[in-house]
Amino acid sequence: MRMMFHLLIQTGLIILLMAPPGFSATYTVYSDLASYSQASATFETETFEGGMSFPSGVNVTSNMSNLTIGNDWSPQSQLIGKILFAYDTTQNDPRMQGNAYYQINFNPVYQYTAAAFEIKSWEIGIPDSAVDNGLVRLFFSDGTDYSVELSQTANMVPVFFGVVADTPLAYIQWYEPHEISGGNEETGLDNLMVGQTVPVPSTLLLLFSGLAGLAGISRKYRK
Ligand SMILES: [Ca+2]
Ligand SMILES: [Ca+2]
Ligand SMILES: [Ca+2]
Repeated sequence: MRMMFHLLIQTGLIILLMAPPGFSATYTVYSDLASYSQASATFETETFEGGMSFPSGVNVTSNMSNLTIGNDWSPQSQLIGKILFAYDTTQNDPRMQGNAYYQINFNPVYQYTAAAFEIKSWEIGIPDSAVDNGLVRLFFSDGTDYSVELSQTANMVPVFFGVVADTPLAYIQWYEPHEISGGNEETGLDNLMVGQTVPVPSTLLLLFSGLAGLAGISRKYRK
């Protein structure tokens, strides 16, 4: 009996030793809020209606010169709210060079494994508008990164992007699609959401408490 407990404890320790950092991050992408919400425990949503603020442990930066609060226009050109918007003003700036991106940064302390946002002011099918796909790049805390292309089917209709992963996010970049000029199309971000879905620390805690329990039983049988 005692041998069996020792075997269990040893097996547990081997599982612990085989645990990350050996694995790469895996993730699922969601293209609508309903399916994302089912997979993610969302804690906070930032609508930018009250100005420039971000969910806890999150901020947004950009390689564009100006990051500000802009207007949210409906597909019918009605003013319906506020978005996070970045822009450049000179010929040598990233947007003119076709390399503009927004970057959502996650404080590692919060262990965010889920995030979502909407891309707005995305114009297609009219002059001076997008001619290719945009790109979302996902960077995880384990050093892995992935690219996801995003396209749009209707002019000015918000595009939802959500990701739920088994590994905390480090940052996400949104590369705007290009215009025919080679520069980036102007888009903005809205309804930024973050969540924690993978109970990695509590799983480890369970394993540890299980091991402690087994060790206790083992000691009892030894008496
Ligand atoms: Ca808004
Ligand atoms: Ca444009
Ligand atoms: Ca635009």
